[in-house]
Amino acid sequence: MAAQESSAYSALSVDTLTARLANLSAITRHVGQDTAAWKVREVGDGNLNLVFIVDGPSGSVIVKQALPYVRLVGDSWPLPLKRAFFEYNALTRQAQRDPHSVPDIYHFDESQALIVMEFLQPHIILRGKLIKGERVADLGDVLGKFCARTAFRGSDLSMDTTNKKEDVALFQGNADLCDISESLVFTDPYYDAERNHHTPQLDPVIASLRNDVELKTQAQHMLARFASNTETMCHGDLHTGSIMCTDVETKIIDPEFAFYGPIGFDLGMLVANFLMAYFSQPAHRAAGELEDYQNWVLQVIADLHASYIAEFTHLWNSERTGMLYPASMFKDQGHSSQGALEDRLAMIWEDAMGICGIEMHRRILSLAHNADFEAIEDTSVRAPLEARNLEMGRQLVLTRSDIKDVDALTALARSYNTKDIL
Ligand code: SR1
Ligand code: MG
Repeated sequence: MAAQESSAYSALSVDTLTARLANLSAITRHVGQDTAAWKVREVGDGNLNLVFIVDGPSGSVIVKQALPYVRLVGDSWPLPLKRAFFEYNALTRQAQRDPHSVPDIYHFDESQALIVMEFLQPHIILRGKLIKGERVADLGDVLGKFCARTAFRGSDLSMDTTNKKEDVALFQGNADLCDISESLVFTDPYYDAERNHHTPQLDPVIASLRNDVELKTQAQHMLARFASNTETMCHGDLHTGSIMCTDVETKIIDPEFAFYGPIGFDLGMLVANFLMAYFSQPAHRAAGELEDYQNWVLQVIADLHASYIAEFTHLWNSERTGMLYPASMFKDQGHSSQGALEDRLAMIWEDAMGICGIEMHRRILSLAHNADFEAIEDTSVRAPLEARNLEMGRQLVLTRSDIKDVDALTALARSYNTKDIL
């Protein structure tokens, strides 16, 4: 599994992969040694990388390789290969912090920016399931545990402080990927940046958002926290396209944007993506099934929150071995740390609500949109749904400290879901 070859980087292709990786035991032991029987497909549909499935007589693997540029845009936007190193390191930490939550890693080659990993089958990308109206058992529960475990176990609540600082220093190297988030997520949505695009009918709503100085100010306050608060290792891009599911199993993929940042970051981004699934549903569901399915999506958010709180609380009470809120100051003095826990959870939730609103904006206003809305071809249907999402996002950013719990959040979503904004 450790890094091996040190040959010069060269992007793989369907035609070259078999010859180049034929001797890699990490592949042959999973797919078989008869390379003549290997079948290679390139299936990457994300914004950045090559993703190959290698099928053989004994099984299949994924070969993921970073490109030296942003795939979505082309070679006019160079991007360091080093992101594969951060993805590999993030995956190994997530596997320790929440076992079985991520694909097994079979091999990492730093010079080729290449990771060989478990082929998740028959899993598909969660966003596709949400657009199709499919349900996943225990979805909120699994995702809440993942967010809580990776957040807690990657923080000063759990880690040895020297190890934590060394890991923060390591992941500070993922600067180019952070730079993408700093621009595309936190900044570009709020002015007419070059790479932006949007549904034309949204012009009046967007003009109002971009003239809202308080909104822009609050978004920049959130960016300041993103850039300078190193509470825990975040996945960094935890949307419904970074989750693969069957009807009963959920796995998290693609942590190349990993960084040490605010604990509420992953939770907020994830909730935003469920809200976008929710607001887009009127275009994807027949009237008879719409209400039930939208209720299910909101229930996933409620489950996610409940699971997060329960798991974080459990870890607080059973694994608080880091420098923060030590037993020497609380338990050993006969003092409860329950108030401190509740304060921390409230701060995490407030950050999550701010990030949530910003993510709801950037997926409609910035470069990288999502299929929940983009798959709605008729822009006169798409725009009013996007408008609800944008205005709720604004309220979340501006009043994030007032959204006290998940019931307040889901009630807000229900109210925006009936608004005629355009
Ligand atoms: C240029 S990359 C655009 C977006 O795709 C990734 O999945 C991240 O969400 C990033 O913001
Ligand atoms: Mg990704």
